[in-house]
Amino acid sequence: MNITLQEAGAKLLSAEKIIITAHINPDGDALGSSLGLYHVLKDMGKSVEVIIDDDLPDDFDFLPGYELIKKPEAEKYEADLLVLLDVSYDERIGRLREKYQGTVLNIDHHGTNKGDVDYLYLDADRAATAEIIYQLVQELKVKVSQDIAYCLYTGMTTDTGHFRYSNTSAFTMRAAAAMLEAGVKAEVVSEALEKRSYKEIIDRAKAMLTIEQFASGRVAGIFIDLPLYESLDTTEGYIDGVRVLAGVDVAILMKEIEPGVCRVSMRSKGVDVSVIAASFDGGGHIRAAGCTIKKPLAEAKKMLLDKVISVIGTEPQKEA
Ligand SMILES: [Mn+2]
Repeated sequence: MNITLQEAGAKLLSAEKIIITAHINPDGDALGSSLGLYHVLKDMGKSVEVIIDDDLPDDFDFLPGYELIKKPEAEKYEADLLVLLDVSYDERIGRLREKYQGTVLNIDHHGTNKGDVDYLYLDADRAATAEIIYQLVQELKVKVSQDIAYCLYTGMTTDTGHFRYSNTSAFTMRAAAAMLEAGVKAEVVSEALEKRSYKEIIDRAKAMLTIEQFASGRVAGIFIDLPLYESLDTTEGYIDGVRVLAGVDVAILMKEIEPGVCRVSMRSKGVDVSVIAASFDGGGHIRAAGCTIKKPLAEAKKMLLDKVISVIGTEPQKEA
């Protein structure tokens, strides 16, 4: 059932033992909102664990509490509440879904969240789940410690493309300002997130060379085959290299992550890419969405492009 922010706050207040989890392939918002809430609940005297069923990107190892995040290796988990952040219960939460049978509170900002869960607080107007956690902090009247602030600021800055995407609101800026007032140094976060190894710079160049344009340049993508994918340490941020191409509405990153399985990310300036992702059982937002297509790269690429081109064909050309 859908609940209010106040009710979500009350659920947290009344629980003593709480497990926090977020989506696999965790990003800055998944990690930032999870660890931010972890520190909030710890400061309230709760017993809290953060469990994420994936390897963590080491770009985020500056986040306070990063080293405490565990994978769900135990046979089963019990708690008063499982808090699921930045994802719906139906997708991408990994093994914890089978290993925990208790009450679930889901807090999310994805408009595609269908909410088949005990309690859902969803606000699709928030740019990041971290923004919602900030609202909860205010609701719970917890002081924003520097640790909380670093975590939530990181969620906000990453989900807004460092305060540049269209989801960046006055609310985002006020929330981020509050994080700076609580002791965040913006350059600590940006330098940690921007730093790249020599190999990563060469890898990115190789991936960018696969760029192709379609539909008179309104669609462009990079298509990373399995051998190239296996040689890469990350594809984080690659899609931004496509998004900035002049004339592009839909930017695509497709990568074959194992034989016959392609993971797709899309960004758009006008087209609703969440509809395209949903047609492949994926999800996301109007301007940022993703899905997995269980086909080899060439086939997955054709299927996706057919869909993208049919969708943009029905929409008027966006004014430059
Ligand atoms: Mn998010």
